[in-house]
Amino acid sequence: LQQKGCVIWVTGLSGSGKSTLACALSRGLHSRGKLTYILDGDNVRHGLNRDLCFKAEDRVENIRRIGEVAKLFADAGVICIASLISPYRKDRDACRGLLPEGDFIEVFMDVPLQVCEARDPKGLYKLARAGKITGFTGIDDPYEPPLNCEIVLQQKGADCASPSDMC
Ligand code: GGZ
Repeated sequence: LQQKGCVIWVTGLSGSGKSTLACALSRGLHSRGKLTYILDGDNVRHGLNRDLCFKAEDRVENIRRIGEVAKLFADAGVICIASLISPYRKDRDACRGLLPEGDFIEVFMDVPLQVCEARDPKGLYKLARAGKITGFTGIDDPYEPPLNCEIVLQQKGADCASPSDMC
């Protein structure tokens, strides 16, 4: 039975819940008999993209490669969930341009920096504030929110301490 593939592109700050959403989405689709694959920025950086760091040109290349691989999955009939910060609008739009109209669904994790920073699951914001990591998205590196994406998930309440509240 052939399934139609597509790309669900999840963008947002570190700690905004992208990976949590990707897992929940994948599980939900599996239980409905759909074939999915998650391309998570943090994971892909251990293999295919292990030559890349976090300077702007490397992020551009990270987004480009993940966009190309996501397209291959979609061509093969898989629902590919790409979860990476992907801070630059132009580069997300280039990935969108690889797919037929309607086959790229952009999801924006609209979670304020203060909320992500309060969660700080890996302690990276703390290191960035201390100047021990430079070029950290939201602290001293830009994030350009989508202007016209398909889905915005807002999580602004003080009671939303954990990204798993999203599920
Ligand atoms: C942002 C960084 C950085 C810097 C390490 N800036 O929350 P995490 O830890 O698990 O996920 C983040 C991950 C970001 O990788 P991406 O491939 O999604 O980024 S991008 O799309 O911008 O290429 C974070 C960790 O790596 N991390 N250093 N300087 N996030």
